Amino acid sequence: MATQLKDLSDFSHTTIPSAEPFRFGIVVAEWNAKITGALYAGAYQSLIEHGALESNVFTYAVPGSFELTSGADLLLQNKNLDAVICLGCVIQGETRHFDFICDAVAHGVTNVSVKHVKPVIFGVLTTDNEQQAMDRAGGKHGNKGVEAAVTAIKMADLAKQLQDH
Ligand code: RBF
Repeated sequence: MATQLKDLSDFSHTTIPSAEPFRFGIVVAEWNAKITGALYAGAYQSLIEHGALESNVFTYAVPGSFELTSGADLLLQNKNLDAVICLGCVIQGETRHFDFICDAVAHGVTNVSVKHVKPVIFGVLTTDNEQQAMDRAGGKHGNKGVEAAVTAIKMADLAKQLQDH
């Protein structure tokens, strides 16, 4: 085990750092807008609650989840951001589109993150039906937009810690 982790008394994996120093991009897919709107509300509110300045949160819409990758790429090319949150909802249909879109976004988000060396957060619901999506967008399973925002804050903070030392 790494030496710095021997004494865990000061270490809490549940601590959420302040979002105040960071600039965030949020890319939201318009497909399944009721769901992605709820994910967005959760993510935005969470960033603000954890200290992000409204003027440091940059939101853009893209047509569908497939476009989240290029949306995140464009944001990182054109704005000086510490993290980008991608929000979408892909619902299983009768064709194989679901698999192609989910695969493309998951790989796309990873590639954009590696390309820019910045956290790009995968806040995309991939569900069998609309009810499962609603349950995860402010329903009985919470709001995955909130989790995406907390992940963005934690990753931006990790990057800062590593830069500072
Ligand atoms: N985009 C989503 O964000 N969620 C979906 O559930 C979704 N389903 C789609 C199903 C079909 C048959 C097609 C053609 C597109 C779908 N899209 C969906 C849109 C997709 O992400 C993208 O915007 C378009 O394929 C244009 O590149």
